Amino acid sequence: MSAGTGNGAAGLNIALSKGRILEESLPLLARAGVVPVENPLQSRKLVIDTNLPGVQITIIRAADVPTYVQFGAADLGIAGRDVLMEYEGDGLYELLDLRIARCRLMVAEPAGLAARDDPKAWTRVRVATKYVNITRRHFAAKGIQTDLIKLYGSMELAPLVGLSERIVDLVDTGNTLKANGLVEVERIADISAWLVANKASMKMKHVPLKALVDRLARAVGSNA
Ligand code: PRT
Ligand code: MG
Repeated sequence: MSAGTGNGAAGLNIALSKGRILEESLPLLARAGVVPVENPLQSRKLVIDTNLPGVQITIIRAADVPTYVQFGAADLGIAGRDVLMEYEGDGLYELLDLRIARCRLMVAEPAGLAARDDPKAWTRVRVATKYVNITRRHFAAKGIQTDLIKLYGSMELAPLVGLSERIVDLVDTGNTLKANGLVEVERIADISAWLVANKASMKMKHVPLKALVDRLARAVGSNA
């Protein structure tokens, strides 16, 4: 399926994920004039109408947002740049940096190791991460081989239990790393949430979609 069928011929469906993205997207959507009729932070509904006729939001797992949008199950989506970089599909447009849910994707390791380590001397590293594609690409570009251990969360635990000394994970305040005796050694990317769109929806629902994107762009600007 490649056509945008997210919400019928005229409607627009926006895929959002619970957690950080939802918490920071709701105020932004509100400034853009889009208000869910039920509070998605409390509701168990997965598809929620909004005050705008034909505009619905769908609540899914963060890592599923690019898939929903690529295959037209949603016309628009809000996803972290980390999720988009890790996703290997190519059927979606990255329209707008929403400048929310900001953090950075970092290589980290135990403070004791960092004190005597030189990242410039690395030729092969063992890394535990949720971001195996990004990590492989990042190190390959520098000619460094990687032994990757795929985890689905709590990467900070890996060095403590001897899975791997190095991890690749998101860092915001740095408190989680610090609490686990880890320090940042290399920045891979600055991260924020982006608005993405299904390619077919961009053509077939151009007028309503563009109107919504313009509202969001103004809302982002007004928050600058
Ligand atoms: O819950 P689910 O498994 O479905 O997905 P998820 O856990 O990825 O969702 P969620 O809501 O936790 O995160 C969604 C998105 O928020 C991520 O994809 C990022 O784009 C963005 N984001 C921004 C963050 C952070 N900041 C962040 N700090 N996501 C996670 N963290 C974690 C990080 O992994 C680490 O464990 O917070 C911890 C570090 O925070 P500090 O402040 O201690 O440095
Ligand atoms: Mg989570």
